[in-house]
This record gives sequence, structure tokens and C-alpha cells, in this order.
Amino acid sequence: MFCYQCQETAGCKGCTMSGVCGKKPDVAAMQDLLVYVTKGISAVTTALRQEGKQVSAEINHLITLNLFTTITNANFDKENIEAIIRATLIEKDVLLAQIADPSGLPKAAKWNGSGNWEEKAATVGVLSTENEDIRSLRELITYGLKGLSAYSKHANVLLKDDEEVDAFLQRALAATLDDNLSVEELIALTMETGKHGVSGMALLDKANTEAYGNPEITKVNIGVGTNRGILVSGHDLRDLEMLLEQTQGTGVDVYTHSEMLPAHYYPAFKKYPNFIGNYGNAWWKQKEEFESFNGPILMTTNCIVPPKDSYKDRLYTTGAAGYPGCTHISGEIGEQKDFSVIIEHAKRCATPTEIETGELIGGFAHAQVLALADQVVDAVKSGAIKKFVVMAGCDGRAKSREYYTEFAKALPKDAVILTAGCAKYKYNKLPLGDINGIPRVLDAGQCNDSYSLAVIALKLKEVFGLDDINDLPIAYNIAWYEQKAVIVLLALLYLGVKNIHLGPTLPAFLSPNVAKVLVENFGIAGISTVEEDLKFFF
Ligand code: SF4
Ligand code: SF3
Repeated sequence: MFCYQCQETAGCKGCTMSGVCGKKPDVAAMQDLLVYVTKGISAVTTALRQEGKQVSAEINHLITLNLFTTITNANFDKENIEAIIRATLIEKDVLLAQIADPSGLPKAAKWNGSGNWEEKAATVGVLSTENEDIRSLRELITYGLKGLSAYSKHANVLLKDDEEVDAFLQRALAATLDDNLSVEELIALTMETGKHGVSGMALLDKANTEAYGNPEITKVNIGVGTNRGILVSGHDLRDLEMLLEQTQGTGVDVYTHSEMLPAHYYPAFKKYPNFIGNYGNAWWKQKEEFESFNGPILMTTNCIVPPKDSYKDRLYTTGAAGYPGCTHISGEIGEQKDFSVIIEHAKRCATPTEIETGELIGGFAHAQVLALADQVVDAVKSGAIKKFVVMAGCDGRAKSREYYTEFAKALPKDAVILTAGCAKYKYNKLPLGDINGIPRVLDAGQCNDSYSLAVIALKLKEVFGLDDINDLPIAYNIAWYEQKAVIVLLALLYLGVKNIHLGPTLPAFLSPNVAKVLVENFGIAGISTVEEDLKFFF
């Protein structure tokens, strides 16, 4: 196997024996093959569009779900991945037959599933591209598209689609098979990926806010109640909504975990009396926290840590998530999922063991911050707030990430952290206080809500009458782990944000030449020590 798509890749180079995430070589091989057939079907849909033919929303959804399935920590279930490959090949053959002239299509578009799949997978993985710069750009684009598909899927389940984003996603995916594209053309495609990343996040923002209202300042309980409970993790708000509906009157409470915390900020979820609070921290602490939660856990997306036997029977998956031996709750877009088995399971379990008490405050997405704009602008003008530091992104288990806790603690008292994603757990429980009533950690929401931070920055640029977003008193010190952070990064680059620091390590998939392009054109840098970086930013 060879996989280097996430920040925790072995030795900062690549996982070759087994994934640090727990992904085994046989699963890695089927994920490689799934990416290959998804690129193949994307070449077919792109050719169909070029011939002026329509591609159905169902096919767009299949492609985004396929890519989402291969995101770090989403799906470890080999049989499930094989079934998805088979289904994709069937759909692809139907589409292929509609192409007037298939002669220009790549091999991936024509592969019909014949031969041994393990052997085939070994020839189509990351290392099948020999030139390291081309490989680096192809993977950078593919990972960005994986992040984009995750966000598209969350919008799709709320019945929102953007055909332009889907058409681009498929065209760009197909382009990663094209041996005629130069490094320059692939760099241009990388930037275009960022552009569509902005559109994809805007679509999801619209889907979420139209369905559930605009996030608003909210205090979230981090203790526990006295009833039995279900813990929901991942990013899918529609799944949470269905579970909340189905648990009404059952005596079973619902808690969020990790990236589901921001659900509490939406007005629509506040009407459920059994929606108690947030339990635990970021994804990587789940082995201890799922154990002590005592009740069933629903993983709606990544990040799954291979479960301990002690709670494996309590772990359920749905959507793109999967783990062998754990029950998967099915349900297509627009369908009601049936969570009764989880609710019944909860009734047989002990109540959650309390691991913390107190409250977290969040809900600072764009509408809420813009509602406070006068207060924020005054604080900046009076000098009470000297700088905002965007510390959005992912958390992870690497010890080097303690840097972010130390960085948050060491920030000057007139600096405010803007955050989104599970990166927040590195500092959202510190007593950082407030500035004239404005908390020093403003949590916009999930990683996709980094879009909100961009909207806020663009609004501030307008209010202060600046020509360049980089003239704002905003620094970017972003933590990344998986591929959703890649699309967030590409989106920020597309919006013209410069001097982003990215850590705790730079992606292994950036070749020295590609890294040089990012450094020279965008001032991207890794992190160093807290002291050095504070000197740089302040
Ligand atoms: Fe390794 Fe990350 Fe790939 Fe898992 S997702 S195999 S940890 S690079
Ligand atoms: Fe976290 Fe997995 Fe990325 Fe959505 S839950 S930010 S790592």
C-alpha cells in the first residue's frame, strides 16, 4: 500500500505497511481502486457533458459519495467498498454506451472490472504517476476534491445541488488521468479547485442555514444528564435531525461529539428537549470517550478510530462511514433513515459517565458576527482588538499539536482566535476570557464553516475600505489533518489569502517543487516554535 493523504502519514512520507489511522493494506487497495473507477466514471460524465448530454443528479451523488468514502477515517469496510466499486462499474457502463465517440477516453473509463482486483489496485495507486511533481499536483487536486465532495454530500442530503460544482469536480477528477497536462496546467486546475471549493462551501452554508437557521451565540453543556443517551459524531446535520426526531418521547437523550458540537448553535435543534450537550473532545480521543459514554454511538462521517472490542457493538455507521462488524444504517438522499435499532440499544445501556462539567460558547458564524459588526469594528478601531488569528482546521493525536494549545495561551491578550473544525478542541476549554464582551475564541462551527471566516474577512475588508484582504489585521495559523482541510486551504488561496502557516507538518504529498510554488506565490509556511511564530505574526 501507499497512502500519504493525511497529516499523520508514517514518517511524514507515506504509510506503506499499514495506515497510522488503522487502514489495512487490503482496504487501502480497494480505496485506490474506488478512486480509479470514480475517475473513470468522471471521464465518462465529462465526455457526455461535452457532447451536450445531461448527467443525472443520482450520478453526481454517486461520484461525490465515492470520493467521500475514501477520506481519512471514514470507511474501513472492504466489502462495502467493493460493493460500491461494483455499483459504479454498472452505472459507468450504462453511461459509456451513450457516448458517441469513446476513442479519447482514458483506460480508467474503459476498465470493466475484469481480472484480479488486488492486482489491478496495485497498478493504479498514487505511485502509478512517476513524475513526482505531476503526482504531487494530481494528489493535491484529488484530495481537495475529496474534501469538496464531503461538503457537497452534506448539501445534497438537504436537497441542495450545484451542477456547476459537480461538473467541475468530475472534469478535474478526470483531468488527473490526463498525461498531456503540464505542471502549469495542473497548478491552474489546483486554483480552480479552490474556486469551486468556495462555491461548495457556500452551497453547504446555504443548505444548513435554510434548513436550520443561522448559528447564533449558544452556551453548550459539556456535562451529562440522568437519562440514557446516544452520542452522534461526524458532520452530517441531516442525520442528527432524523435521530432527534425519532428519539422524541423515548426517554433517550442525544449528545454531540467532536465535529457535531456546532449543531447546538443552530436554532432549529434547540427545540428538542433531549438534545443535552456535547460529550468529549476531538475525534482522536474517542477510544476513552466512547468507552465512558456507555451508550451507542452513531458515526455519520469521519473520523472513526478503529474501535476497541469493549464498545465495538455500540458503534453504528451511516452515510459514507463504515467499519467492518459495526451495524450500518442505510438510507438514500431524501429517505428517512430508521434509527430505531440504535434507540433500542440505548435503552439497554448505562447512562453516560460524566467526564467534564461546564459550558462551551460558540455560534460565531458569519450572520452572528455580522450582527455584532459594530461592536467588533469599534473594538478594532479603539485598539482593544489588535489582531484576529484564524486557527481553524483539524485536530489530531500527534504530540506536536500541543503547539496549538501553547500558541493560544501565549497570544497577546488583545488577540482573538477565529476557529472552525475540530482544531478548536486544542484551546476551546482554556480560560482565555473576552475583550469588551467578545469571547477570545470565536467558534464559527464545523470545518466547512471556515467559509464563514472567509465571509467575515471579506466583510471586514469592505467595512475598513481595504483593497486587499491581506491588509486586514488577520493572521492564519491553520492545523490540518485530513482532506477537508485541503479544500479549505485551496479555497483560502483562491480568495487571495497569503502567508498561511500550516501545521503541525506540511503535507507529505507536496513535492519540493510544488511546495516552492506555494511558498513563492502565497507565502505558505510550516510552523516553528510558538515564540518564533508569535514574532512573525505580531
Ligand atoms: Fe496513512 Fe493517513 Fe493514509 Fe491513513 S489516511 S493510511 S494514516 S496517510
Ligand atoms: Fe476533524 Fe476528522 Fe478534520 Fe471536520 S473530525 S475537522 S479531522
